[in-house]
Amino acid sequence: MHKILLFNPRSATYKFRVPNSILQIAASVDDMAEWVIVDGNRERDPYQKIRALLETGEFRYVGFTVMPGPQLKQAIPYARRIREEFPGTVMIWGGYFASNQYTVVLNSGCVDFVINGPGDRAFPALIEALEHKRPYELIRNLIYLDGTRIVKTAKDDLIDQSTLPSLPYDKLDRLYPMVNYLGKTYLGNRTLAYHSSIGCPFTCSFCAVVPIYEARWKAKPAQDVYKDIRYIREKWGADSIEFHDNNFFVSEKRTAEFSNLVRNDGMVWWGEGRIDTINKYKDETLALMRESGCKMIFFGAETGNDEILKRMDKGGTQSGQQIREFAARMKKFDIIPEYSFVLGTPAETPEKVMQYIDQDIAFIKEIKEINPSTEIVIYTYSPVPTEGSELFRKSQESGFKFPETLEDWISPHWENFDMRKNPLTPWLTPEMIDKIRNFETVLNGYYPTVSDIRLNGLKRKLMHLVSGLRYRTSLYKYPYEIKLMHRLWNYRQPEIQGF
Ligand code: B12
Ligand code: SF4
Repeated sequence: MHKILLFNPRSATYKFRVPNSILQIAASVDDMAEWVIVDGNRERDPYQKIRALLETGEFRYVGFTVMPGPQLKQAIPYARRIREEFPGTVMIWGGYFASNQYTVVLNSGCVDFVINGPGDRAFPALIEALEHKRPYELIRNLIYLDGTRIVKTAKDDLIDQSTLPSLPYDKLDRLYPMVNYLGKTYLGNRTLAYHSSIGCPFTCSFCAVVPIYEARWKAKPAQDVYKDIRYIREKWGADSIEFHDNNFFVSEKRTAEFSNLVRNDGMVWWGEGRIDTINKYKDETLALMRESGCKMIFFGAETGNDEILKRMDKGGTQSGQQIREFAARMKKFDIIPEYSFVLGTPAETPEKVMQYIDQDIAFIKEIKEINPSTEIVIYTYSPVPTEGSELFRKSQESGFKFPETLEDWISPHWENFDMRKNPLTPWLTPEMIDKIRNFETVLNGYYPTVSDIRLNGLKRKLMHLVSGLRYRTSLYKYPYEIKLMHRLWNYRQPEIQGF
């Protein structure tokens, strides 16, 4: 059996996390083939490492995990070089970018297969088929080229998560010491990134999870999650957890079970959830969560405007009033709500777009009044580039064009798009983008995020003081003095470097 090389392209400049995507793929083939992970976050020159491994001639299969944004900067040129230097290898891409942008990926000529969504069954099945020269056309979750025609096989059912093999942490530890994946964060000195469920039962119109999981969600039982966490805590000293699930809190029962299990371990934890879901939780569950170490929860608040919330198809009962009341409820339980907002949604006229932006800015300030510890994360509306979707069609009709070649995705323009900072949408003028970004700068000056642990009390006070007048008088233009402080002290924005 040929060996498998799995690559995690660089995604962060520090605070490296357990590379769960590629590790889970390693687990899927652990009983059938030898594999090696190359982690772009942990190598100075990952290509040198990749080349050395491929030169042994033992590896035939190369798997890349690719999400949009900075990971493309290594993924694209490396895939090209591998194709040139090692033409006998089979290149397989998975992850959100590959699944949502499969046409551009396959037409690049350097990727042979895309795994569409979960690879836990598809990847080992594909390797088996290729190794034994058997047909692969019936394997689910595959996308490939047949001549110039793109073939997408049927989607697989979501796997019962309790049947997944354990993640090979010990093997990873031999390649890259696990302790270096347990970084210091706002939550603790050794924070573990853990993924406990897949998909999401909702269908928000802007979300890249929807086309892949189609409103399906499956979770590992609380017991299994706790078992893994205890193992890592005992072996490598993890003291806190970032749950990387798209929607950790779908089941109140599972959340309560997990909280009960972990409550005496002194762990601090964080996850992503929905306001309308958690608002239905009983008071006793919220109290139990806090007692068990849940310190902060990330929520997609999106906007205070009910009409836009409806258009975003949040698929639930979220409203501006609920967002306000929920911020107050979280304060009672001492759980910090981390609210993310999406500014710059399209409207009939430019005046209306600007009006929405102003309303959202006022709403965010109102939330800060209600619960000043609320963390605010601001994104600019970027249409999800999912081929075939209604939104994709609508944004194309409005003159918006997605990149046509793989290399286009690494141009600075498209990187900004991926980072949801400047999405190049035709309805947003530079003046609007400036307003959003400048407000964000002033807000981050007046209320620096608690998640930037390098920022000491004095620096925070100084920033707060300097930004006060601007914040109170809504004078956001040209906030150079605040930007200078941010640059000087390397201010860390959670939406870019992780939460
Ligand atoms: C951890 C994480 C990060 C980390 C980096 C991760 C890393 N690799 O080091 C950080 C914080 C840096 C990050 C940043 C960003 N992220 Co991010 N991130 C995640 C997160 C929360 C978890 C990923 C994960 O570990 N999943 C666990 C694994 C097990 O699931 P999986 O990745 O889906 O893997 C399965 C399949 O996809 C497939 N698969 C995946 N890879 C491969 C590879 C092969 C070879 C095969 C065969 C199969 C396969 O099989 C796996 C097992 O079934 C996801 C959301 C999520 N819950 O997945 C967002 C997510 C992937 N990120 C997203 C985005 C947009 C970003 C950013 C670009 C923008 C932003 N502002 O957030 C930034 C910038 C990226 C950068 N710096 O490169 C989006 C992607 C959306 C899209 N449009 O496609 C997601 C989905 C969040 C969201 N809901 O919006 N991210
Ligand atoms: S609730 Fe979150 S993960 Fe689920 S569809 Fe909406 S934005 Fe996506």
